Amino acid sequence: MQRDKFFREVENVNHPNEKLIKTHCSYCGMQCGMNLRVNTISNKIIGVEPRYDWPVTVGKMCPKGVTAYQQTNHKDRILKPLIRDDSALKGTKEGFRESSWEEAYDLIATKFSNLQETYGKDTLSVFSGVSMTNEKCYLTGKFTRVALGTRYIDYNGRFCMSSAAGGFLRSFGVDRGSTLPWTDIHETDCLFISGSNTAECHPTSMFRVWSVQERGGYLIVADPRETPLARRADLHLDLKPGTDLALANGILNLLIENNYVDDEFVMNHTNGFGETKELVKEFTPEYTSRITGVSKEKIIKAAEIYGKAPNAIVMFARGIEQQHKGVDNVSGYVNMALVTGKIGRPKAGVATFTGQGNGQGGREHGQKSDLLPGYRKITNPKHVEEVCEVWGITPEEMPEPGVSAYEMFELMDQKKIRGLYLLCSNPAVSAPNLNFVRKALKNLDFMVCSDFYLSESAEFADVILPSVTWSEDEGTVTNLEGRIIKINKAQEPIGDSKPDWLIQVELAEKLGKGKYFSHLKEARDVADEFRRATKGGYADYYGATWDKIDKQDGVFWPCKDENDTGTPHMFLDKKFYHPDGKAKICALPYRPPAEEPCEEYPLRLTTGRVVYHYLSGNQTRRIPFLKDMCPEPYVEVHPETAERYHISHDEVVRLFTRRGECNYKVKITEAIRKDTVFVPYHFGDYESINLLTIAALDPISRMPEFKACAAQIEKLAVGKVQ
Ligand SMILES: Nc1nc2c(c(=O)[nH]1)N[C@H]1C(S)=C(S)[C@@H](COP(=O)(O)OP(=O)(O)OC[C@H]3O[C@@H](n4cnc5c(=O)[nH]c(N)nc54)[C@H](O)[C@@H]3O)O[C@H]1N2
Ligand SMILES: Nc1nc2c(c(=O)[nH]1)N[C@H]1C(S)=C(S)[C@@H](COP(=O)(O)OP(=O)(O)OC[C@H]3O[C@@H](n4cnc5c(=O)[nH]c(N)nc54)[C@H](O)[C@@H]3O)O[C@H]1N2
Ligand code: SF4
Ligand SMILES: [Mo]
Repeated sequence: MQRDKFFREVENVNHPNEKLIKTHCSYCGMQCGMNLRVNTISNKIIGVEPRYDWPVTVGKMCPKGVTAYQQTNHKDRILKPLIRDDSALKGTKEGFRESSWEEAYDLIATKFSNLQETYGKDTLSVFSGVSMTNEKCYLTGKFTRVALGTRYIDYNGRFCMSSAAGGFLRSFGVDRGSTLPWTDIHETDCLFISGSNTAECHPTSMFRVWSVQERGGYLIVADPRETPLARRADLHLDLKPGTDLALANGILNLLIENNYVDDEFVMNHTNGFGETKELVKEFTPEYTSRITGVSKEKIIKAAEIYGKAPNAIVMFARGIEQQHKGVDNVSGYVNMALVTGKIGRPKAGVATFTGQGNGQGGREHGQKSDLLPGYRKITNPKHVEEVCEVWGITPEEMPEPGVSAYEMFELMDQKKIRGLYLLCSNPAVSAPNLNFVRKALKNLDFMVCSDFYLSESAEFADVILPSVTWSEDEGTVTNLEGRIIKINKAQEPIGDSKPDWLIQVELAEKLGKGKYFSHLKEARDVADEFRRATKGGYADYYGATWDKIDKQDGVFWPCKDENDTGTPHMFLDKKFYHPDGKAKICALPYRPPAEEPCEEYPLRLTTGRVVYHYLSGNQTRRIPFLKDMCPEPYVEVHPETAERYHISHDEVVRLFTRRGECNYKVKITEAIRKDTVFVPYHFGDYESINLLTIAALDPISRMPEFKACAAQIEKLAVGKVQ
């Protein structure tokens, strides 16, 4: 407390010629509170200070957060639209020249219109991302359906949050990533965390995790690697990648057998218990141990700790979700909370560590192929009518649902999609099975990319539009709690760059659809229309005005009107969002990963993150400190495995799967299973691990299985990177 007070005083020192702009970090779903320092003479951002008055992160930030401000005035910023005159150079950085916005817009409008005249409306597609504000995400959905009139839109959340969304929808009938505010976490008695490298990926959650243990509570962690979180755990369940559903079923079976069931809750507020109870009987500790590789003693202990804890929170992240049974894994772990009734009250519940800054809000308002604002369904005529009224179009004009992110690349490959407007994503690094995806991008007749740096994906574009960084515009973001917060503008856009919403408004005019967009003159205008468009949907933001967000330290949705202060805790009234008001306990048969190890590919490859880089790395690989701390990818190998392959630390080896190969330096570590190797995915070109990953999609969420495929290592004759 003393320490916080000291820093608060330091923070408030008035530096000469400087003002502080209250905002949040540009990167992950934690959305740590920060003040951007702006020089009042140059009007440029010059630094950052943490915000001690932000209740979620209380002055904490990670290495990415403290350097995030260096993005804005970075030398690599694209300052003018770029047009590629020589399409033979697609897939390289060459062949671009600067142009005016007029010229770029005219070219895009002509090419897009010509393609649609020849091949039909649906020949165009939009691929977007959720580092954008809610307002931009909303407008991207509207721009696609109204200005372009195509059905094909999807976004990078398909690779990120779609399995969590699918699991929550099935279990609860609603998809808000956390049933409770983060300020509850440190007060619970048991945290059960699976498939989350919390200390590296949501580092500013860690003080709450430690606090649980310091208060005498327990931390159980399921992860194939001994991550910094797992190292600290009371119990580390070191499972084989891709076997979570067996673990969840095994624990559920023990919770039922050992009478940890909340009978009243199960009877009155859930469906599906009987069937699930029967199904999980098979998952004895012995059987579960055989599938997962976790000892049966540990499985028994985990069930006992979770079962006995008065309050507990089940948490998970991409480790369980990026599998071709990600949705089942989510519902499998949610079952634990439902059967024991540890949900729908403070300090007990379920949460996923939402990934991207606006991973929650960005998935609710129409960037997903089948969704419209407010989490409405494009297949529901009533929902379509409600949105049409706000947009001023007829239901007949609303396109049909499209397909998922990876499936759009399949359509590009088949020439069923010939045009692409890509914004806020770098799929040439982050999509699975990259040899195929890069080929599909090259196969496009015309591609537009909006970004503030020239990404690996922009290299495939015919026109690049310079967008702004998060600090040059304003709007709202929904953090991993479901709390709507405000991002504030600290600096004017540099060069000729423009925010994506303005690009869309201006482009709509060129496409002859100006009347649906021309009233949007400022970010606030988009915000007002956006709130109206969500009204009445279950992700209702109507009451979350910018004023209220400021006064209340954010607003948790749903927030229906002026008098509603929002909903920090979900299900306090034990009402779930299925029509009968009950939650669903799901009976989920186990199935193995899509690709199991075999003689030819005996290792399990899993992929993920390091603390110093963000996603495809297009932003963080340019920041000197972050680049210095983690300059290149590597493959983590267990010492015994390394010995078997006769490879040593720092030696370069060939790692390969059925889809591709890469050369990586070996990092020998006891923190990984002997049958598993791990590679971080933040690197481009021939260093991308996604050249090797598999595009096996979950049947419900259409999420690719980034977390498990079969691989092999080969010692190189000469240990050099190619
Ligand atoms: N530093 C940093 N932080 C980030 C990001 C970043 O790029 N860098 N990205 C943000 C985004 S968008 C996201 S989605 C989140 C991701 O946050 P996390 O999901 O925490 O990160 P990952 O590294 O993808 O994977 C998490 C863990 O899953 C484990 N794992 C692998 N396979 C399995 C399995 O089969 N079962 C289980 N139980 N665990 C498994 C891995 O060993 C890893 O420790 O992080 C956010 N925060
Ligand atoms: N192997 C493997 N692959 C994975 C994962 C994994 O764990 N393993 N994780 C997956 C996950 S969880 C995710 S979230 C995806 C993310 O993958 P991507 O969507 O590729 O993520 P980013 O690197 O954030 O790409 C965002 C791009 O948009 C730009 N950008 C940022 N903000 C804005 C903006 O406001 N407007 C515009 N126009 N551009 C902007 C950035 O410079 C960057 O080039 O990767 C997935 N891929
Ligand atoms: S934890 Fe996430 S939001 Fe916080 S500073 Fe780091 S990257 Fe930014
Ligand atoms: Mo993500």
